[in-house]
Amino acid sequence: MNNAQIAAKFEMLADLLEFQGANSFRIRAYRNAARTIESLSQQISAIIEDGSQKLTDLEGIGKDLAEKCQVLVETGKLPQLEELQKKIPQSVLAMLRIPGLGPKKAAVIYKELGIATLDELKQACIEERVRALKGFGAKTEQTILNGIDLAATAEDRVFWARADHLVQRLRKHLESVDGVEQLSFAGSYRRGKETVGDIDILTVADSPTAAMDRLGEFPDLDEVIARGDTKMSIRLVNNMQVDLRVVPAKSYGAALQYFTGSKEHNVKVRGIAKQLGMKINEYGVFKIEEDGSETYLAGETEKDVYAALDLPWFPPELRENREEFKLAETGFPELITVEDIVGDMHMHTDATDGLNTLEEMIEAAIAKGYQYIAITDHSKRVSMANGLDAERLLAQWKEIDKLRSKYEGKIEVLKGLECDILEQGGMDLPDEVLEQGDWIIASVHYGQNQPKQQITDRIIGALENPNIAIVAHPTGRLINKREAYEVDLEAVFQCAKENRKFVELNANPARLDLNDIQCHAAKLRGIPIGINSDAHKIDGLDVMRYGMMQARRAGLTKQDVVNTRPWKEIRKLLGRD
Ligand code: DGT
Ligand code: CA
Ligand code: CA
Ligand code: ZN
Repeated sequence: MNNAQIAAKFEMLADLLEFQGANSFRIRAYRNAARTIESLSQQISAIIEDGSQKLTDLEGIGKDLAEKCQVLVETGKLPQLEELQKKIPQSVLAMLRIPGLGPKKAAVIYKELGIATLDELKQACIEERVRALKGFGAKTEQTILNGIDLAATAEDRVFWARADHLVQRLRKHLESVDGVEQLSFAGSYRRGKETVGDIDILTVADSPTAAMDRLGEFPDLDEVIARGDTKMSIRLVNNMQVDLRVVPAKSYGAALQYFTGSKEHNVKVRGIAKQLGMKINEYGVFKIEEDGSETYLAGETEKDVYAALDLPWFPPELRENREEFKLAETGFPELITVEDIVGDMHMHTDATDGLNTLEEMIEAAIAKGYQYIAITDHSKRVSMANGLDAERLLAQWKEIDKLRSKYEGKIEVLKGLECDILEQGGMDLPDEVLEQGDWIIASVHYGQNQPKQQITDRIIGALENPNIAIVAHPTGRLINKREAYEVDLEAVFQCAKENRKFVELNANPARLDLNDIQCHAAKLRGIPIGINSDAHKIDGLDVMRYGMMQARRAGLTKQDVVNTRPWKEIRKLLGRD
């Protein structure tokens, strides 16, 4: 049993325990362990076999988990998991993804109505059978109905970051096949979409059989769904599908273009070809002759393919049939890259809910080569995160003042705060305190169910406060988990523009908030966008590159982004100098 398979077992165990309403610490322990194991460079089985290292030395692996790993490696099974799986069908777990439907209510639905799938549940809601259950009601039924689509998507799509992790491993795995000349990952992954449905691989190989055999040996394989002469689909233990296509070299560019998509982009491209008396498909671009026969014009590279249609090569992130065909005429913007980022302006320390100390975060940021960072712990309203009151905040800022001389010439550390916007409006800490900081972020964490006008007013109130520089994760959505709160973004943008304030693109792969379309709208209004990690530990700083994908999809350039500039310039943008 390999690491991916062990991790999948622990995830499954956590899901089933959650459905049973087990202790949340235990559930989290299994989930953390799954994540640790998945990202280990060494196989658990190898660690056990060679005996030089103890499993319990691994982060998040205690005695109980180490024993379970041992059992899994030896037998491939986990008795506790098998027991649970006998009692609970796997399909009911999808219900847990419905926002507002906890494990207890899900269990009632399963037991009382015998409902085991999202489709059945939707039907039951429409027929008003759910509201009749004890402890439910019309309102709960409506909440469930509203959340079913989100839950259904969450079943089918993973975060881009997760897909990327798999892609890196698939690449390594397939590169080693003799005679593989080209290898690309197409589809929504290549377009940098925030979630990915399945992974599309294209390759040119001397022997399609050898390439497909090798894919069949991928450690995370669950089953081979289909296999033909040049095409193969597999399912992985995490339920994700991977499609492999082996294509001839002269069609490689055409196939890459076709399978990168999006469908909408391709429909448009096909229309353009038709107008030119040509035809485009996954094999190439062809000229339709007068006698109806076809002559191959291009197909080897994507650039050739587009050029044959008198089009420039399109950055994959823009291929959504939004405005890329208009841009093709005037020239594409020079899309931002992670190298353009010179600072990170949203991160937490162990003073609140972060894992690392202030100095550890600073050192990590220096290692990344940043010019500056802002330390932005939570304010006191976020009591769950041990948010800072005025006294603790001022003490932290004093500490930063002291550290400034130590780190002079290496990095500039800004005195920041992620200040909550209170439910009734207004900031969580008084202006006399906020005005002593360099960089105050405003966030909505509470009262997310308020009516649109109320939430909008709260955010606008914050942006009108001269001490606030930016609103973080402006819509509050959590991908696959929670819809955005109701907010009038147009009004927020208007206010930001008038007050020379910024909006955030939070780079956490679970947030990516603002999303691509919203970032684009902010850009059009000339509002600078801050792309920040919201790191809660030193590794958390690395999520910046996920924010880049979303930013590129939004068409952002270096000039559109706050933290591509020196801190002094940012102050000027805010009208502070
Ligand atoms: P996903 O996997 O749901 O995240 O999204 P994609 O975009 O990766 O879609 P997928 O995997 O179904 O197909 C990959 C690309 O192949 C898609 O973006 C465009 C192309 N493609 C697939 N099927 C069709 C089709 O029926 N018509 C056209 N025009 N293109 C297609
Ligand atoms: Ca795909
Ligand atoms: Ca596919
Ligand atoms: Zn934060």
